[in-house]
Amino acid sequence: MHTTESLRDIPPALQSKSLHLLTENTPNGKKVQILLEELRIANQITWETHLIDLESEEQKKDWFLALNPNGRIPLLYDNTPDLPICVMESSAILIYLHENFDKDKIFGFDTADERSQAFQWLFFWHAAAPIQGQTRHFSDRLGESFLYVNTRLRNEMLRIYSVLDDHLSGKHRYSITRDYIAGAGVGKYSIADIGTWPHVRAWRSLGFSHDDMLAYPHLLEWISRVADRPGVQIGISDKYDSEENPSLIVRGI
Ligand SMILES: N[C@@H](CCC(=O)N[C@@H](CS)C(=O)NCC(=O)O)C(=O)O
Repeated sequence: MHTTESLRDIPPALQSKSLHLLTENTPNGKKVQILLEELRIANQITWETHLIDLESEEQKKDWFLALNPNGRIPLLYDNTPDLPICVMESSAILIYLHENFDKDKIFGFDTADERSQAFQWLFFWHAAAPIQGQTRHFSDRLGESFLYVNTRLRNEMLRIYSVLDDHLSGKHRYSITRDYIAGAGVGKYSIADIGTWPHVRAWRSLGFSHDDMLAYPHLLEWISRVADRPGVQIGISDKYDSEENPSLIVRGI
């Protein structure tokens, strides 16, 4: 447990008794930014945003590691209880925000089945995200020695896209084309979509062409459907860009 004593070195900006998001405008950051913006539009939440300069490795400094031992963003620092609560891992942050601030369960579900569906798909993507990260990392390493790695990672990403596309198409179950990943019928926009979308929308950055993606029409439609939401557009906007908002950058003391 974090005691007040162990957190004494945190930057003054985090010491106010509010909810603090530490982020940068990357896919993992964006998913939390989106849920916060969606909750703000629904009048459920207020918070303070702090941008972390990943290039100067602020996330590896002692003060940050005391809050998130993994040294990565996003990080939620809930300083509203008597003893602050630190939440690392983007999917765990989505669940925390949903459970504690989404009082009307707008972005989740009431029934055990649907609630579990949302968690299943949230975890599905949480396991897929590092594969996407590696695919991206190796996508511009073109030497022959990378051929095997590139082929393996690209094929695995395409398999993951096909799992999502088949699910949205209703091919294996339900026989109904879904609008969203979790929930009964056509589904309901939820933390499962929010946790998945910022990564999947970035397929171009992995070197895939539009022709490659034509095999996943339901996935492409879902990407556009989610992209149309105002909360999504604000959540991925320059509001979270440290070059645009240098005053939001937080550093240790
Ligand atoms: N599994 C973590 C991954 C977080 C992650 O990889 N964050 C990246 C940005 S998207 C980061 O902080 N990179 C900087 C670093 O690794 O030092 C999560 O879901 O939150």
